[in-house]
Amino acid sequence: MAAVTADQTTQGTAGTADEAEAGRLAAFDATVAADDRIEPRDWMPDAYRASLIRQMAQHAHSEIIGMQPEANWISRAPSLRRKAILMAKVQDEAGHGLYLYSAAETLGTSREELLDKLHAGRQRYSSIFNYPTLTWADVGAIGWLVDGAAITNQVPLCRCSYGPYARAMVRICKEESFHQRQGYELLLALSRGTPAQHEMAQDAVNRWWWPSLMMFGPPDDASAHSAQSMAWRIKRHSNDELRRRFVDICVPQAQALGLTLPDPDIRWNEELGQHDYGEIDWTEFQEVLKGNGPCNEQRLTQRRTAHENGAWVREAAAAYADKHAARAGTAGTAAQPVEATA
Ligand code: BYC
Repeated sequence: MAAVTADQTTQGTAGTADEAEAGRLAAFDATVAADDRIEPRDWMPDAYRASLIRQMAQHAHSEIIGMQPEANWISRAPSLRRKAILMAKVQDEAGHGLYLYSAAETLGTSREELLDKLHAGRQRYSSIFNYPTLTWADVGAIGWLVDGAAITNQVPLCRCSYGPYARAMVRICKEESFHQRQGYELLLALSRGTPAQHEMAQDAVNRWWWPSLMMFGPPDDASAHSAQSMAWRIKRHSNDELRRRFVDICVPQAQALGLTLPDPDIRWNEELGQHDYGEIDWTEFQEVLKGNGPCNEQRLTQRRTAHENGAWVREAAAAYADKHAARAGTAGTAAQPVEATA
């Protein structure tokens, strides 16, 4: 008789727990459906949390790894003005990384943990940053095409269902708009310059065009996460929708620049009211994702080295924070010689 009672009690508790879980899920679904934001303290499904950490970490890593190809040209920028602009842009990318790592930390992970995963090759960063910056015109092509693709992808993320990510994206998109304009302006100057400068700009566009289209991710029928991420309103549009939107934006801009997009199959599709474009080399994309792109090894090695070289800064910052915490903890206790022990 006692055992039966215990079983009944357990079942009763389980039933209540299930009901509570169902109630939390219903509240989550209603928030998403109403286009309200999920905030860090709200209940969320484990899979939603994990998928956000995956995407936000990959996004943050892309921002900081993305500093490398452009930083390569800071010391060789052709004028003081160009150097100042490029330095500001590269610093912005570091800032974007910080906003995104901070936003990811609200989900219960830490920047340290995410960086460890990046360095161990267990989390990704955007395929685009595994290509080399061979000439000064590449800085323009990155601004115009890479930042342009980033904005196309990221503006809808300002309406992402997770509040901290959506809010981080608002500021990032504003800065990305400046980045895109500086790239466009740089390419325009080269395109209108000497024949050699024009050729350099065209060569850069030839090399960056296809990898920029790959930034949007695999085609929709091969996109593992899109359907669920769109149902959760993390993503608002599919990879192919945004890719096609980007092509539509770039076609008139290329004409204004006097440069040719390296795709003979781009043409207006009257029925769709959008441009068609040629076949993307998805084998190349998969190879880059597997670590076999032209610069994968260099990018990760340089990142790990930068992290090791920055260890003393992190240690100094931690020691400084400890010192202030100790001071705050002993405020008013005159006997404690904080300065002497710090
Ligand atoms: N590169 O199911 P899918 C910038 C992976 S930085 C590498 O479609 P999802 C800038 C994907 O992770 C801008 N991997 O995924 C910085 C997944 O693998 P896992 C960076 C890619 O998440 C400095 C698998 O392929 N922007 O602007 O639904 C200087 C299947 O894909 C890529 C962002 O990070 C790729 N291109 O959609 C200048 C935007 N594409 O995780 C500029 C935020 C896909 O299962 N992220 N994969 O191992 C997103 O919007 C989405 O995550 C994506 C992919 C559209 C990229």
